[in-house]
Amino acid sequence: MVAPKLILVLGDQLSPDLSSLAAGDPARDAVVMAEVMGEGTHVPHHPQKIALILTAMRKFADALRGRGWQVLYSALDDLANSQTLAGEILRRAAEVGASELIATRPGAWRVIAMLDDLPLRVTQTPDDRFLCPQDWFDRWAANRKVMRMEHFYREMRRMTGFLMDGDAPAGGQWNYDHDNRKPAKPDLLRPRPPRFAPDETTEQVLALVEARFPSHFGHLRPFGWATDRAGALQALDHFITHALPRFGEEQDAMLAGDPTLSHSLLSPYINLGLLSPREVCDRAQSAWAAGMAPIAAAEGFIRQIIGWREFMRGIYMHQGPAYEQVNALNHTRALPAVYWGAATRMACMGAAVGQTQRLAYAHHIQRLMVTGNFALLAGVDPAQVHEWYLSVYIDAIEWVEVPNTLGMSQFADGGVVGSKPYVSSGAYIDRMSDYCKNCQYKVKERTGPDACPYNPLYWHFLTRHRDRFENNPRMAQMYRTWDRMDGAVRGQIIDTAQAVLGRLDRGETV
Ligand code: FAD
Ligand code: DLZ
Ligand code: SF4
Repeated sequence: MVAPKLILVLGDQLSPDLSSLAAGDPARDAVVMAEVMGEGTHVPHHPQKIALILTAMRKFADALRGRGWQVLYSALDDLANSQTLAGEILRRAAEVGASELIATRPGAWRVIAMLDDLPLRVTQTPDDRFLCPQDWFDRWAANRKVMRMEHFYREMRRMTGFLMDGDAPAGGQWNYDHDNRKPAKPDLLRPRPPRFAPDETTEQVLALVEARFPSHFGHLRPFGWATDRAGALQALDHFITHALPRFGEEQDAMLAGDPTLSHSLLSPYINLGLLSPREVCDRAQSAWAAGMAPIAAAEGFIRQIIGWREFMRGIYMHQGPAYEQVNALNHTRALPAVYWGAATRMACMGAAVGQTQRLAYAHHIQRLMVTGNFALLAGVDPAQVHEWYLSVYIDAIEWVEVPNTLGMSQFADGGVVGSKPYVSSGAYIDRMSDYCKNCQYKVKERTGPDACPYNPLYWHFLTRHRDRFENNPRMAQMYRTWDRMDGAVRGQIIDTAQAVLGRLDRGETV
């Protein structure tokens, strides 16, 4: 008799056509899936995120059984559960007499290292759920001095054929961002993203998560995420029909009373494998072709997926495990308590952190220009910022969270992802949101106790990193503005910034 092999399916590998499954044989091999405290606690994941992943794992295991697979499934409360992925793989290998494991390459270097260290013959098959094969990305990256998303994106348009008219971009432009990026107004008629009432499996997992992760930041209930492919497809349908048409113009807007605007909320489903990036883009393209969405919306959405999402994955894998330790700006400040829900006078931070606590969700501009911008201006240790983003968002898996946080948001990679840091004063937030009008700070003030903290911190950031950035052509203008300012005002701005930083360091309300 031929010895069985183990096929590993991780919590973010819930795709029926997964490469490790395709490499196995249901008549001979057994699938291993394991809910483990090790994955649930290596950072304090938001309870909704843990609940989504464990519920979706249970339902996926059932679907595999329905396709004839033997699934060795470890529930979190199984008494024999060793509570680590390595422990469960080895326990199952001993149980069925397997000496070989097939695993689709995980999306975190720490899990890849764990597999490499197992005392089994391990085959890691490529994760072909991405549209860009990693070896293609590595070749693309090797041929250039700097990697820029916009160049990569054009190659991806050609490679995938999305929104192409022969060799030219559909509509004549590669990027329609100048039609996008508008502020938004409250609109009671704006469609709300669908919510899914927990079924019995979900309720069981919710009770388990409540019992096992009581101290993690974030509300577990109400829980409204889809937890299987059928639900994820409903969410996709809803987005394409109701929100895509406004996606582009509202992409960068922020409203205190509307945490999701016209965003898709599809990232957790795509990242866990319940939806494929190709089908999501197909649907957006078809909506445009049928006249249901403007080109600017379809292009903006498809760019996020085949551009940013694929680019981030390529960068994470290309840069290797050391990328997680980068700290090019030598920032060392502790993450302020406001990130974990402490009281704040800042309306924008209160809104972004508050909805993160309630929903495990904030959209891109909130992550980048509110929480990310503040951490960068305040000089927070990027490792702590990374741990926070990995913990609190429903869609956070290392391959996508790390380059977004350390690269795009914190410039901790010194310019691998972006050519300049995403920093701004309060003026940007004021232009793109309605937060400032109900804030205890004054967005137009740069000095004194009522000054919007982004304003003095912005200048503090620029001056403390002058050597690095003053010759960057995209930033030179800001240094000229600073140099033209009255010397006394400059002094007051820096004093105000120091006062804000002092309050952060003493754990006082900011
Ligand atoms: P939409 O605005 O509807 O966008 C459509 C889709 O495009 C998303 O579902 C997502 O799959 C993709 N997308 C958009 N922007 C990006 C991006 N920059 N990188 C990768 N994919 C993108 N995204 C994650 O999926 N996981 C993360 O852990 C994550 N961490 C982030 C951390 C920081 C500091 C920042 C600035 C961004 C991060 N992002 C992350 C990117 C982005 O914020 C989320 O993908 C997006 O907010 C998800 O919400 P949505 O599905 O409503 O997106
Ligand atoms: C994020 C997560 C959590 C919270 N729990 C589990 C789990 O119990 N079992 C599992 O297989 N995967 C889990 N995951 C997802 C993994 O952390 C993810 O597969 C790695 O980050 C690698 O991409
Ligand atoms: Fe945020 Fe400043 Fe506006 Fe207040 S004034 S909401 S702190 S940007």
